[in-house]
Amino acid sequence: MRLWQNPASPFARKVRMVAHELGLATRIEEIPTMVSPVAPNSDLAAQNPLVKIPALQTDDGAVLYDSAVICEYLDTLHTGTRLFPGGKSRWNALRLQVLCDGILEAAVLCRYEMAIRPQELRWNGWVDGQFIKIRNGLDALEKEEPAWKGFFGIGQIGAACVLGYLDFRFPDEAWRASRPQLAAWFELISKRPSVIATVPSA
Ligand SMILES: N[C@@H](CCC(=O)N[C@@H](CS)C(=O)NCC(=O)O)C(=O)O
Repeated sequence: MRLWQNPASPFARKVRMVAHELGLATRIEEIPTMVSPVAPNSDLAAQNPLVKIPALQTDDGAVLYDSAVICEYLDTLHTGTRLFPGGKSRWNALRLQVLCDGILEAAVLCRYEMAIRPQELRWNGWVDGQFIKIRNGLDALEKEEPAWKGFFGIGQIGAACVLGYLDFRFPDEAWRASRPQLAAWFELISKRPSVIATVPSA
């Protein structure tokens, strides 16, 4: 399989973390891919019309996107405990994944606004609005962390990517201060090989 990714992307990290958790990382060739919403990468556009990473080419030649679809596909390639549980818990896992993806979308938009958009075109009120989503989302994660009870499925992988991305791109956002349970959880799961192997870098 081939994965278009880069080591700064939190959505690509989700896929890479899943691959490590499932023992599939050695079956995936990682293709370093630069992306920018204002300078679309033509190689990537040939694989994903949305010109976003991650995109995964399966061994059959099909190309899958986005991170949720790729992660669920990888979860079909093994016989161990599913990262996407079945039965009633499935809906909660999918909801938690969406919550984390939503926080990441807001954070990535803020990153683009603050790092790419020309200074004179920046809209602080818009960034503030995205940060409300990020902080509300983190408060929701803080409330539900006690229910995770050691399970590290797709929702928790999403949460690990959220917290790692905030530390990476927004180190001044003191998210730990009012969210002690989430902070303790993140410290614990940061020792997992899948988390260590995918720590973001520029
Ligand atoms: N919903 C998508 C989001 C992917 C995404 O936004 N990726 C960013 C990098 S972190 C990207 O490719 N941005 C390029 C662009 O917006 O044109 C997913 O879950 O894969």
